[in-house]
Amino acid sequence: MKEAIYHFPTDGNPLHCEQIKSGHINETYCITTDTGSRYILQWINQYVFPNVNALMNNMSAISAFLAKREKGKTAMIRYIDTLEGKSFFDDGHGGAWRAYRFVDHSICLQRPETPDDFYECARAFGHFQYALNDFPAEELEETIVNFHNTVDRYRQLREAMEADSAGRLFEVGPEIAYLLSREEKACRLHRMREAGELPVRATHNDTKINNVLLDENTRKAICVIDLDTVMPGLSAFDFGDAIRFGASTAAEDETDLKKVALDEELFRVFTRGFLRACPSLTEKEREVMPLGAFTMTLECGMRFLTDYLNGDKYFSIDYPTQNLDRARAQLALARDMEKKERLMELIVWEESKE
Ligand code: GN1
Ligand code: MG
Repeated sequence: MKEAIYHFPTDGNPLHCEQIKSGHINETYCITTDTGSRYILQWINQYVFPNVNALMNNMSAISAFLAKREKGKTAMIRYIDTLEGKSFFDDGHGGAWRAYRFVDHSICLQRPETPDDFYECARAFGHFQYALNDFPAEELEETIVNFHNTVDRYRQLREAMEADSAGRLFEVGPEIAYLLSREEKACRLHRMREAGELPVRATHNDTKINNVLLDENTRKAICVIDLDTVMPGLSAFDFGDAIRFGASTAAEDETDLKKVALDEELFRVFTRGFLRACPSLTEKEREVMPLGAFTMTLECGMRFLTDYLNGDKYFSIDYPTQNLDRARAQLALARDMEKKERLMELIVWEESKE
């Protein structure tokens, strides 16, 4: 049993604890009590999130906004306060823990099993964006500074290359060459943001399909989870990261790069769901959706590669070269997206007319 659960009020006594393998940063456990109640207990990685208060405050601000404005129409996870009345439990050894009640009959998928699953995820993330249309994004704290600032991600890559602390630079020549050749394009969204051409919104920033809960019977979306990275950002980040993960024909760490491509039909399905659920996007925002997919994919590849060069300090890994494999797969996907740029533009245009 994870001791931290005893610091939260639970219905019944904790009986069983099972780790849920989902996500590369935090650790997640499902706790069942002797009355059959289930809870999700999470250990927050403070190397990645040094300011846990900021993260919990962001979440409360968003929950309060949605509860008031929409009268509970947007479902949200509700964290449970500790027995001491705090939003998380500090174990005194650098660990921060939080808990919420397991949402009954919910599932989260590691990849879409049908296009309808992906459509539902698109609706969930699109609706989240739409519901937060009037949220004052500048009031959110940046839980990870410069999170989707691609310009800064290039700076971090160069720093890692310079230090070469794990002695791995010699292995990654082609990957670095590709990244450097695409720098201007990958930083375009950031420049547009700085120039005020795209609205800065409250965005989720980590829109993997496994961050949506679906109803196990109806397969309809229940709610969006993992709000740790909700921060001021661009709608293209949320659209793009979801495509990177969910519309790929292969796993995030696929080693057979011939298998890695953008699935055009899944791209279309997600675009449709996202646009329908979020009619508030500006024309410019719609126009840059394909660029968002490319940017998020390339940036994610760059982050995996930077972490590989740094000796795997950020993302958890199951085997030594996993970050390298993840980086290579993301860069292969970014290349395929470049080939399909016109097609992606056409699909966004077609789906916008509907
Ligand atoms: C991390 O932990 P998880 O899987 O929800 C990461 C995302 C990456 C993703 C890549 C805080 O998310 O930014 O896109 O891995 N989260 C953070 O799979 O860095
Ligand atoms: Mg997650």
